[in-house]
Amino acid sequence: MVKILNMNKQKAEELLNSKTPEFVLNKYSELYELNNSQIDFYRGNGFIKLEQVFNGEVLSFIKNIIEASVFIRKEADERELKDKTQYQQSFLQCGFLAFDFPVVQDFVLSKRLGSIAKCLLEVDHVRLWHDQALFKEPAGRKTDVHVDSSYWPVTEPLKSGTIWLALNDVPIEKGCLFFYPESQKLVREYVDIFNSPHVPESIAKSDKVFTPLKAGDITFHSGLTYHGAGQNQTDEYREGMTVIYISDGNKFTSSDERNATHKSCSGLKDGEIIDTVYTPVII
Ligand SMILES: O=C(O)CCC(=O)C(=O)O
Repeated sequence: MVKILNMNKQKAEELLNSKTPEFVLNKYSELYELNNSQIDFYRGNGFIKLEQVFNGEVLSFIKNIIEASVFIRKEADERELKDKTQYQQSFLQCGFLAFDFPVVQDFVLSKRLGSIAKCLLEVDHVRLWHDQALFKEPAGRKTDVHVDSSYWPVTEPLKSGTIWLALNDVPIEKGCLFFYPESQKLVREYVDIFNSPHVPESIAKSDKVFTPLKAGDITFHSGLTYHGAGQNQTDEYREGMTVIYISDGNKFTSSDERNATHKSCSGLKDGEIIDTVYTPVII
């Protein structure tokens, strides 16, 4: 069983069966205001860090329910890090938590997070693409450089992006994310991070920017921005929770068969607007 902090099965089940308290729901519905220089920074660089989007008891609540859901998803996996695939050594990856746990769904569909994505993607409305927790185990290996939208069958990758929320402090040595500024403007290269990771030539000589976070800080990065994360050199989990957005109106494309089976597009035909049970409009 994965030992995630102080979590145990009974506590996890209690948390996941609980209802989101009113004060947390209130924070979820409070929109986040970005100023023009933040919007310009994102537009130019393809990523941004925003401090203390959540804090205090709201953050503790979110941390508890995400830890609980990762615990439940991974409790049967007794493998040590060394016995996992190279890809799995980068993180415990738990996707679509919102559809297993209603209390997590309240968080994932929060307008507070959605308002950040809508503003930075410069669209009228955003849909959920999917959510995933990404917990890097103690000694977990680096996350290889990649571009997210390579794995997503969407026609407008520029109108997609990820919020990465730190549930605990994530300094450089715990494996914080790094980004290649302006790389969203480059021609996208598919990197097979599952089997043969490599750093694409187009960014090999570019500087990357590390983004250490305090618990409650987020980064937002474009679906076209090259990024990765360092190794976790500490003996604590690096606890990250992501929510991923697309513009309302983005369409499904089956042109790349490597990603055409993405769960969020279940049942869609080529060229159809992405509007499935997994992709509600958030704001
Ligand atoms: O959490 C990580 O190590 C990688 C995160 C990432 O690649 C992403 O959220 O797109």
